Amino acid sequence: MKFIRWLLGRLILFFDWLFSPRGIERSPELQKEVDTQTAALMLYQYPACPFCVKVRRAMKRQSLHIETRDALRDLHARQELLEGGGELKVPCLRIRDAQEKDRWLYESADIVHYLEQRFAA
Ligand SMILES: N[C@@H](CCC(=O)N[C@@H](CS)C(=O)NCC(=O)O)C(=O)O
Repeated sequence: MKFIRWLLGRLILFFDWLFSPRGIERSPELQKEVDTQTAALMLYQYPACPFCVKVRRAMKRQSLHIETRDALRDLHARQELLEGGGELKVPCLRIRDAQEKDRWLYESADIVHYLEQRFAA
């Protein structure tokens, strides 16, 4: 069972790499503005989780440079997610506002929707 899960994970990563989406192009000024905004975001994820791949592909499509944390291997990130978000489930997007207050958004579909709404060209 563990081997099958491992194999499935590798296949997901392989096909993600093979059919990697192309990112949209923005003017340098606009991309800089978007980068400033995405600096306040953090994606907690597992590398081979299909729901996380879905979110990472949406990020790639929109050329969003959002820092990611591996909540599987990085114990500190795991703890941050559990304490901040309240659930050890990925993907989860941490959205930090101007007052340094965090909102923790779970569910891949909701995260993709949020990114599309906020950053769609
Ligand atoms: N419906 C959720 C499913 C997320 C999900 O099931 N994530 C798994 C990893 S693939 C998880 O975090 N499981 C809890 C754990 O591994 O501790 C979504 O679309 O984001």
